[in-house]
Amino acid sequence: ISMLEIDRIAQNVVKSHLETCQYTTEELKTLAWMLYTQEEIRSLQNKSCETMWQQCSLQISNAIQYVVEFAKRIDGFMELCQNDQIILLKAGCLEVLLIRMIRAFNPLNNTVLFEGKYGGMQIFKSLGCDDLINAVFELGRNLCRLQLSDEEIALFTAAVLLAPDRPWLTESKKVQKLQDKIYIALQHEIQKKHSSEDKLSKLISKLPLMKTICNLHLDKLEFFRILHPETAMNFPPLYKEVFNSELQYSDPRES
Ligand code: 4D8
Repeated sequence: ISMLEIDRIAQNVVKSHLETCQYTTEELKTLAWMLYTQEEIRSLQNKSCETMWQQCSLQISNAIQYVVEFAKRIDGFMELCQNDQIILLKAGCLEVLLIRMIRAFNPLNNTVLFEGKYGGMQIFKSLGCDDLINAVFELGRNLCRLQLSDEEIALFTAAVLLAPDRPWLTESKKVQKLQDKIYIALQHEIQKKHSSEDKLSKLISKLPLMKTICNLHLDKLEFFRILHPETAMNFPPLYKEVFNSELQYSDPRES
């Protein structure tokens, strides 16, 4: 395949990312000064577990909508069969969110943007998921050290989404071909910036921690559902659809 085609793919993926990433880098720079006050932190910590889960699922559901839009704009994604589109989105969207998180993560003070202000991990205390939150913040710090550009974030999230090894894919060869080209474009982008040679392998080495976080989140959700079924029933439809454990034909693209 030609360099011209790789360039075209890179341009399409980067454009799709910039159009769907919710905040510009400039906006995030300005927001970085907005920190939760001690008082606000205390009030978040004093919320009930149910209320905090509700708020987090709403934030996640909102962010997922943008990931769905990102996927739809990637050349080739809409040409996959509907079944595979759904499988890829369900399996990959939390990983994409975790990578997108670094744009809204401040490694200088270990804070993340949540409902318009930056806060440390203590703001999530009432979720009762300390191990999950610890892992998320550890990933945030690790990924921030790589100093990814928006171009690299765009291509890496596209590659994570178009993972040919997701269970139950019917056209994994087609997905593989798309992912191969995206990884070539990513490698090319990394070389352009004459950054460290092994940046791509460092990125790939973060995938297991991301998988661990996704599984941990599913475990926590399953447990929460048992303890608070009526709250879980009222989670946003898109959140429920993406993370329900049953294999069923729901379509996150339509919520
Ligand atoms: O652009 O949409 O504003 C995280 C959530 C990010 C979870 C969101 C969150 C994001 C995961 C809230 C709770 C990542 C941005 C804001 C909200 C992704 C944790 C932090 C988006 C990027 C930063 C900034 C808790 C947005 C992991 C999950 C646990 C549960 C129990 C549900």
